[in-house]
Amino acid sequence: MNLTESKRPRPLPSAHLLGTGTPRCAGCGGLEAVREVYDLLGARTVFVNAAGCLTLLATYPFTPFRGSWLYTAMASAPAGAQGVRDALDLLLAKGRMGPEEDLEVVVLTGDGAAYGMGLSATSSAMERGLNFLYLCYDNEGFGNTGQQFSEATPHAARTATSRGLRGFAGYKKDLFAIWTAHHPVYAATAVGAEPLDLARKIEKAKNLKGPRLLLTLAPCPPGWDFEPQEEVEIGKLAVRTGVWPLKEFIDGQVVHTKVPHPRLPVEKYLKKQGRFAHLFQPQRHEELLQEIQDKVDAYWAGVS
Ligand SMILES: Cc1ncc(C[n+]2csc(CCOP(=O)(O)OP(=O)(O)O)c2C)c(N)n1
Ligand code: SF4
Ligand SMILES: [Mg+2]
Repeated sequence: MNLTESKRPRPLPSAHLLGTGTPRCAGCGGLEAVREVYDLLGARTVFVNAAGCLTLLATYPFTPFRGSWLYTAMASAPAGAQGVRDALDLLLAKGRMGPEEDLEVVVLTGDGAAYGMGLSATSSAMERGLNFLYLCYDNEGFGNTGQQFSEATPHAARTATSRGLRGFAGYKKDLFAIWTAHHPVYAATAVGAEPLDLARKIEKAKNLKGPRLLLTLAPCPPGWDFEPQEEVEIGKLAVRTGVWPLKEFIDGQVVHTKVPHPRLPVEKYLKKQGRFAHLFQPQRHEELLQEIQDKVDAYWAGVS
């Protein structure tokens, strides 16, 4: 059949934008961070996992971990963690389990749950002083369902549900600030591409009790549209351009653990990702690029 130009099938956008096909998940930044957390926490860990990409790690009754795994609805992981912690505390109190058998309760969640649906359960868990580690791998979208925007999606990024010339119209929420407003015992941002910084923060969190946040940026090859081998460079560029500040909150103070100096232009980070390609082609979108750079500059101007 001879199709006219208008009826000829056009090349499909990447599979993730349609939620179809096989995503290219090699180089997953979320998995990189989870692996390091697990290596340092060890097998005496219960992951309480909010539905998301990493849920697919476990196929009942198996997981790739030697520890335990509990799968919850998107909004309920902190409530699940409370139940597990309470059960452990009861067993300890009744002497049915020795302290050496105790487990670290870790919520493992994506940003869609952490910044949005699960926020009220998280806030309440912090309010109750729940002793848990909250590990959010932030791939800046609903990865598992085809990269729709989430409340962590950065301004102007293209997602499956923000495809216009200006990309996502909203702005990324500041989850770190929301957490610190609750005065947790510890909160930190991190990225797997800076493993020493991440390791130091895991060790610190491990030795504390109470609500603890590890918020790790998770560069996502299919969702952000880059090749898997670029993952570490993109993670490092997020830090060197100042887009993803590495910091921690401890004893009521926020301290930056790595101040990028000299700070690279944000463009270097954006250009590597197909989700920002419309800012450069067919022509440069100067106004949006400047807006993004200005926001990053304004953040660092406030850091002493
Ligand atoms: C209440 C509810 N709405 C929608 C879904 C479908 N769903 C499963 S995973 C997911 C995306 C979760 O996004 P995020 O928390 O960022 O994790 P990611 O998929 O990116 O790893 C969605 C929307 C669900 N499980 N529950
Ligand atoms: S979609 Fe992204 S975050 Fe999800 S498993 Fe694949 S690479 Fe990881
Ligand atoms: Mg996500």
